[in-house]
Amino acid sequence: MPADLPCLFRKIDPAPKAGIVHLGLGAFFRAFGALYIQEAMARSGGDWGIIGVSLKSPRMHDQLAPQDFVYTAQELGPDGETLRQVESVVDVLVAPENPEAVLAAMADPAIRIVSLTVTEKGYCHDPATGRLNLEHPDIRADLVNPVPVSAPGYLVRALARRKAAGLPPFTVLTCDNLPENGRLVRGIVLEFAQAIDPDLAVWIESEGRFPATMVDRIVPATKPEDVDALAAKTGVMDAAPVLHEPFRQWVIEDDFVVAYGADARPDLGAVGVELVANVTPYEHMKLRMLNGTHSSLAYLGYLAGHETIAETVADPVFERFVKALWRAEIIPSFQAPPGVDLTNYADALFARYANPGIRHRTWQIAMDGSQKLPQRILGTLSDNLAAGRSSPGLTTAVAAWMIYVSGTDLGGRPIDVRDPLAERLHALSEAAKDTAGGVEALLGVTEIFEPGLAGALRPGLISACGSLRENGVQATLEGLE
Ligand code: CS2
Repeated sequence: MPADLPCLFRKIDPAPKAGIVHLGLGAFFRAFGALYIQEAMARSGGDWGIIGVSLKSPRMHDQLAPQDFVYTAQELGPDGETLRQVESVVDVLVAPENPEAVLAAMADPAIRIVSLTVTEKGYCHDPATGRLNLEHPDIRADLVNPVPVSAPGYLVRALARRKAAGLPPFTVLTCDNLPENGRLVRGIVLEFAQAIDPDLAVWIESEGRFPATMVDRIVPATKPEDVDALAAKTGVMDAAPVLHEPFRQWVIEDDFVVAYGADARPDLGAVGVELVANVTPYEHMKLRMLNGTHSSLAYLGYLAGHETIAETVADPVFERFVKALWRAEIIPSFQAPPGVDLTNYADALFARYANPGIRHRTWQIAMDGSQKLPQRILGTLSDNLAAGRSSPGLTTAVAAWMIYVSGTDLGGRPIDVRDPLAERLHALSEAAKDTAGGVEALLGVTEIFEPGLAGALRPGLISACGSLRENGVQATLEGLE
């Protein structure tokens, strides 16, 4: 990497004052929320600078601190690119290095929102039931230790400080791809608070706000070669650029902490955020149509030897497969949001997947499947069963996930499976004596599969796994047509 290049610097000086703490400052939020918030401040003012928090690694801090937390957003469209400098992040804290600084920032009266992108597993809940997992090692530790390690621990301990100081709570704005994410996080926070201080739970229940959100922008992880290519292009060194597609959509339930009145949030409506009364139909649409097919393409595409989503959908058998999934299995399973034509939405999704500028690895999307399958695919399968509709394509996608988490691909090569349940899923697959036994064992993981659904899926999964193993991915998908 060329080290002698000049660094990025802040053009807006001084930096905006902080109004938001964001837990889990990864590429997605930096290419999404941070941009919207920057635009809202430019348009309507307000002190909405973002203090990012990394709950695990110091990497983001170490990359951004030397460049004053300023970075480049590189938008990659099918016909070209644009570069923007993002200046809404004003500091990054590393929680394990200084948990007190994180709690102090979250309890600061100037902070009115704590937003989160900590991924599905960061909420330490049971994906099948949505309840806080009291046996999770981080939660067990956080329930007794006032210095937290988990996101729920930070939220509750910081809310306790605000209550003790006579301050209103902050609005908790979750931006993760979870079903009814606001309600889910509210339930997790209340369960945690109840366990340490029932009065705190009562206060959070009445004063706290947890608006649900639907977030959408495809942002692959930044790779070292992306950093080098950008530096070569601009002549400026940016250690942490983000690369993203042009499309974006943010739908938020307009339900922020009442005590702050008009100052409870940035003027997001002025910059294209949809503020609505009910996010659920948007969230169903996005989780089922985008994330559901993303995961399906990730497992099947990976097993077929495709490195990226764009490469996968360029393969005609996959193009037909994903279009049939939308038409026959996903669109009929839920109510469209008001005024949205789901066929147009599916066409737009296909074009987004095909964008050659976005190199989104199937392996990246395949991560953490145990936390993703329920809201992305299993809900659709269960609704289809109830309606008497068959779901051969989604069943094949779940079968591909089963093969993927066994840790060995169809050619006998090892797979680097990243999942909080990876070891257990691997052990279950290893212990099974045949395909049917493997399916049976994985269906028994009740954090993922409800027993009723597991029983109904069993025969289809056994035959889909058998076909993938015997005939390969291409022939199996052709067989579905
Ligand atoms: C992807 C999402 O990695 C994944 O699991 O499906 O990150 C997806 O790119 C975003 O939700 C798009 O909004």
